[in-house]
Amino acid sequence: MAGERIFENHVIRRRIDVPAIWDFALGPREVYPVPLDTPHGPEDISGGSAPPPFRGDEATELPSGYPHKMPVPGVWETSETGRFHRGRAYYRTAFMLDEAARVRLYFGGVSHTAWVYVDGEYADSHYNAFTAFEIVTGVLDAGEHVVEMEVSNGFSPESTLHTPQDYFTYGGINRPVVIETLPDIYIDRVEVETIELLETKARLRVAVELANAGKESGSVPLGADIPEAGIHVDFGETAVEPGGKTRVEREVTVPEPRRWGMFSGELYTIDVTTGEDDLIDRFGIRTVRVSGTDILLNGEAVRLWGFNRHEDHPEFGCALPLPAQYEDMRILLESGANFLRTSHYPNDPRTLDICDELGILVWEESHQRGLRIAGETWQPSMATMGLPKFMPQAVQCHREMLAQHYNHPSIIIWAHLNECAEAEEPGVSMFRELYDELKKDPSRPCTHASCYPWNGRALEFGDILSINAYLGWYGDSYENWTRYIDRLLPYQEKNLGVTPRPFIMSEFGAGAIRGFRAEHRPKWSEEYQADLLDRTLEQLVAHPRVNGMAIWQFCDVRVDDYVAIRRPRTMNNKGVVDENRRLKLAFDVVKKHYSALKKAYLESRP
Ligand code: ADA
Repeated sequence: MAGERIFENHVIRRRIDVPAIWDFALGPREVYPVPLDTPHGPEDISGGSAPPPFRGDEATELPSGYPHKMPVPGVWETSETGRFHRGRAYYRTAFMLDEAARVRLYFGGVSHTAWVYVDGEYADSHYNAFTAFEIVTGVLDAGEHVVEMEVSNGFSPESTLHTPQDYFTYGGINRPVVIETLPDIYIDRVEVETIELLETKARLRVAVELANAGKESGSVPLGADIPEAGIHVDFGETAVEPGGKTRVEREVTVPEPRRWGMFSGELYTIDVTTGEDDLIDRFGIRTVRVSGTDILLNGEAVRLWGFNRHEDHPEFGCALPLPAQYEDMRILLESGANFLRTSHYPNDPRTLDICDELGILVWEESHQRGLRIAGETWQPSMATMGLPKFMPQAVQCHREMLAQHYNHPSIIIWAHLNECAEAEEPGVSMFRELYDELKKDPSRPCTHASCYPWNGRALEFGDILSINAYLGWYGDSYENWTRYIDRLLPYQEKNLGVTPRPFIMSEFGAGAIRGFRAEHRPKWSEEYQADLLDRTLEQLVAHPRVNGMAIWQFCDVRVDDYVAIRRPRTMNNKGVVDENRRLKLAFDVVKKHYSALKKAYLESRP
């Protein structure tokens, strides 16, 4: 089953075969003048390249021919055809209908902007590689239909989430494409929230959203089954206006609930049907909330110990196939970790499905990394929050993340705005507005990873305080973590309004080039990274106010040329495994600390 999930999510709804190899053509490159802040003002360092004759949010013309082939899902940088292409490219495929039908085209992710055409007619566009989008057509005739797509991975001023970064923005269709037929009234989504969890029963809120793509009002018999609990929810005949949506909710009680928990991925299935359509999803019965300085999972205080992980791989770019995703989660568990931070964007739903099954706790974050306010000067990644497109693109990513990933029990924290400009206005107001978006889901605490520990004016907005700091790498010493935290928390309470709350060290670590061994343990050696993580984890684990820790980072990842001067191999080398998932010395050091935490937790279980 090569769908967008690791389980079958439809029985009634018909799925149409999507070719694995699409036609492909390269388009114009997108190179923009990159002004450099110099003493005498911004200077174009792009070598005089004129900007392309189109804006980054405008489509160009579809090509007259497609001379190449490209696998989907996939990114063009992993093929000699598109190895170093930054700009536009075009895809084409076709599908067959054996009878007239309305069709849903689902795109799990396109990096980073897509303009989609069906039978030569423009249908819709989408920005951001890490959230899905769909196109619902009118009723198409029986026969062959052509889907074409223009894709951009260009760094234009119209792209404010994908910018030259300390990770790489690939180009391509990076997540699965699904094509299905739909009746006029179809099931759009389902939400299941645990609203009360007692020893002998759990109360759930079940919400279903129907959509009507037809031209007439209509109603359908709507029901949902939770087979593992022997529950049937009857919503009755449900009406939907043409072109509209209807949301219905019910509360149900589950006796003797099997709780979802850490290392215990107990899952339930919900099977929603209208007779003509169906949608199957999975959920977990669990609660997560903040109380004082504790994070409570099912009412019990928990600690989080794990990694930051980019979706990146030398063979697949950001389009990791399921086996590679599964192997990453296996390695994470092998280290003794219980925690994954999806730095810095919503992850592939299949990775989240795996975390649901394995009982891995997830901090999922919307796609913003290291974006700051600036004046008129446009510099990649250094002056992006001030661009007109930033807020609408950030809000869209927040909303898509919450809507699409709501039912994953593994997601216990929503986050956003990693190391974004929170020291002064207008950044602080942007943080406040975007926190309002995250708090639309009150069932999970929220936070942001900050690099402004002494002057962050948005730190008080999160339910959890999260700080990125690299003692022993970008300065200071890795012997000073205890003293750093003992000074930081009272300072923030006194000066930044950060009243006592759970505290996560959301990033710390060191670079190491795998294979560079040196007796005097210099920076970039595997020994130095192992020493730094050993002493850091000793202090963080021992500190009573540290609720969570996430090493930067799980594996070495490719970075954009823009930051390459500080990144040997044009890679961020702070992984505890390299890009090919080969262990560094630090892995066993981390495993020592994380396995001890896991052992103590498991032994504390009744
Ligand atoms: C920051 C950032 C990470 C990475 C890290 C590093 O904390 O959040 O994405 O760039 O620094 O390696 O320096």
